[in-house]
Amino acid sequence: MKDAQPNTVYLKDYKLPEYLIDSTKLHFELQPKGTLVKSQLKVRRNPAAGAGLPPLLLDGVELELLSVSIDGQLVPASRYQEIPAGLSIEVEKPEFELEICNRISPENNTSLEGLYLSNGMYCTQCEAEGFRKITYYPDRPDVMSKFTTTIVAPRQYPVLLSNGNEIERGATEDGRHFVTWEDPFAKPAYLFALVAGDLQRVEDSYTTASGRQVTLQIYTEAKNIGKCAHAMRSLKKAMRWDEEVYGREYDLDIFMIVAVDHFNMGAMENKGLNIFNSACVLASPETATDATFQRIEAIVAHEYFHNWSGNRVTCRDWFQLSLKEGFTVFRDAEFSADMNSRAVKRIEDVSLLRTQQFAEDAGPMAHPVRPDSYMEISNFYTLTVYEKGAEVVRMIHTLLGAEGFRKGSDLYFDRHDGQAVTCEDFVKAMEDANGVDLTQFRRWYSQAGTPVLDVTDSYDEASGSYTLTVRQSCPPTPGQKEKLPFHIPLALGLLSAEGKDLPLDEAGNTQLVLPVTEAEQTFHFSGFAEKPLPSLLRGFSAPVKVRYDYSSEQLLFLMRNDSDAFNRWDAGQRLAFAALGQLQKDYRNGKTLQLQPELVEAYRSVLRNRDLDPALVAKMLALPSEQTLAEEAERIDAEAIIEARKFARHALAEALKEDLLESYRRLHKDKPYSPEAADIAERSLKNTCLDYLCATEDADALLLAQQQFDKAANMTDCAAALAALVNYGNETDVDKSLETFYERWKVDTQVVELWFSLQSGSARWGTLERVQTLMAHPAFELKNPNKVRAVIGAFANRNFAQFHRTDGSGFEFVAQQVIALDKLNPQIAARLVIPLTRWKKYSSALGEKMRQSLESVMQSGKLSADLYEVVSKSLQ
Ligand code: B3K
Ligand code: ZN
Repeated sequence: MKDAQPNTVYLKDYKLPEYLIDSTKLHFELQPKGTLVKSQLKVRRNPAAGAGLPPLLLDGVELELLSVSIDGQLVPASRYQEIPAGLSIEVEKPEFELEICNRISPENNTSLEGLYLSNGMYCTQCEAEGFRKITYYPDRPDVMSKFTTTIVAPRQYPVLLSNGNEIERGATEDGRHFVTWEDPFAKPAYLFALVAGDLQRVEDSYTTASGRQVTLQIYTEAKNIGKCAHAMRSLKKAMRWDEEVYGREYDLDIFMIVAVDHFNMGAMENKGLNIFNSACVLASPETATDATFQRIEAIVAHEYFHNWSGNRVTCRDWFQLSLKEGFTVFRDAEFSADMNSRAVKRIEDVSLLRTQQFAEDAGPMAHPVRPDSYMEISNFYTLTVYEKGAEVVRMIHTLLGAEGFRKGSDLYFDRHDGQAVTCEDFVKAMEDANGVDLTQFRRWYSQAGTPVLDVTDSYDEASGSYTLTVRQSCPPTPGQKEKLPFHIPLALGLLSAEGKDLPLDEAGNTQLVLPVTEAEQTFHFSGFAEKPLPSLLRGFSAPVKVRYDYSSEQLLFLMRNDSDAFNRWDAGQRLAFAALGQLQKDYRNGKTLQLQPELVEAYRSVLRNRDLDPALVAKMLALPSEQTLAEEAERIDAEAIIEARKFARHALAEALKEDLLESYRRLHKDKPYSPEAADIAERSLKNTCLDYLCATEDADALLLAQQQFDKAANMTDCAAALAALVNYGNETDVDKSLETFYERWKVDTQVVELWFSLQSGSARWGTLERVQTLMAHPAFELKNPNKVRAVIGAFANRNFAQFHRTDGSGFEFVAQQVIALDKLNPQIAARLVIPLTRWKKYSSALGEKMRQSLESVMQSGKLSADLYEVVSKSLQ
């Protein structure tokens, strides 16, 4: 844990590094107690940073310093000083070779930052500031150096990996062995990686567009070797896609992926040696759901794409994180859209943005895509930096068109290859390549908050002209009271009474991107025989909220006729949202609940529509989640949200029973599993139908679920059936099914994680008592973030009903776990506390209980910098 009250770091204080490191030679001796690290650095005064020879400041955390030498001479202790942030060394000449020896304890490292052990395997995580837990170093992304790494280890670790190409291996005199790796590309320390373990691998090869052979390897523990095929396929697809769409080839002779069970996030793009959370790389049809297959494809691609957007061109400082993350998320989203259903991918991404990123924008930790300050950078790996950042890049793509965007990305990569740059450099390359001015657009990087567009329209019958008035506003966020207008690309279509797209200009375009740049703006269209119906923000062309006073009839019409698949779905969501709003009101007023018949009929016709992609139908049948309803509410009344949604699901299920059953039967095929989009689509609709059917709690429906569970040949069908049983089945039967499932799968870590989260995330099953029992289960491990996420995270984030219990016990439980976790793994603790930070949005009694839980975290003793930042900002 980091010491002392955390400091705030400001973007405006950025200074060039005083010294550069031309080469970095690392030597590791892995031993059971204490690993020895020797680092040899070619240090040079940065000529751009000024005159004189200031002390050399190196970052270092929890290191045991053994010796310091300069140009082969031991430096006396009087010439260097251990300071809280690391080491300060007096400098006498502008260029010298520095050698430092230090000791670290990977075996005691539970923060999973730096070098640590996972199931007996050594591995590293250095982004953002983990390298300073390995050795003293200028641990900042604008110091780029060529790394050579030697790993010496006992033979029980046969596989020794690091970045780049292997250049030497051999035995040491005392019976150990070593391997030396050399990375020819200069990189910042955050991209360094080391792995040592008893691992197996699968191997393949890839020929790049220019004909170079690349060896591809995926390393895992022996028991998982059969679960690598999908990741390997995904990797090859991603490599091809990046050549075709961005003209980017891979640049080393080897690309390696290693699966690790203990990992704080999804995966890490270390140069040539990606390290993955096992859950984000291992899959087989029997053990992984469709959602997991798709997630793996996306994450493998994401990390691979970083090789250019992040590694070849990296960030100058951590305020620029979205430079690599926003851009790379945009790249992986487009890749997934090309590999699967574009509309469905868009719907999934927008749903995530609307529920979670919008909530972040409205909460105490709101920050711009490029933050101005932070206490702990790990807290800024957020939905705003990643997902909203990707939307910002997408808007540039929309404004410039695919070709213009490609010109811009080519210029960006060429101009900045091998450099550490800023978001400004990215925008500038886009401008220069296209001769456009994005001055106002840049506000997306500096202003936080979700803009709101209030849209009204009018039609003049005599002239046939139609006018759209758009007003934009953006609520205040911490530190930013007033906002200047954004440049918002508003994609628009206008529908005729027959549901056809009308021409909007003389060229006959039926879709335009309106440049909304002012606080209030009008747009005129002409030549209409009747008032058209607007289809606004098609494809979700900007991360904003649009308010337009649609009637139910108009929404039903858009649901049926809009040529934009995303907006068809969105019209359905608006309709459902209005219906659920009414139900919440009625519930609060003690009225009898009744579901609007139009909503039922709309869902019926969607279900009967055989022309639609079944995956889109499944999305259209899903009611907005409780979290989405909460985000949209002025004040969150958790109970009303839960009851309204429960009632609506039940009423829909009852009314659509016959149709649901018909679809279920039609789609329930006895067919070998394939993760192809068409098959995934059918399974998703089938299982959506099953879940609705079970919501009736009819014995017949539950029997269907039980049969599917008993016979399922793939995990998608098995888990969907089990989830339905957990949510609606008879308790004794469910207990039996859960037990059968566990016995069958207890050998498989990923399936056990699914088993945990299925229970913890269930409103019915995941009661506090049961969650506590799960935490006492032998397969639970507080030191393993996946287990924490599967049990405590699923409870806090997905189990809306139990987490929000009116007695506040759900909040207290999460607070206690956060306090315990902070001592082991501050990053995970700071993530887990987030659901407790939005207390101001809740109705007073529940909000107060939530605040008290947060306060109890604050009062629990000394917090890590990670947790302190989130909790203190949320209590303000
Ligand atoms: N770049 C890493 C994230 C590292 C997070 C460190 N706290 C994974 C990714 O976004 O690709
Ligand atoms: Zn990333």
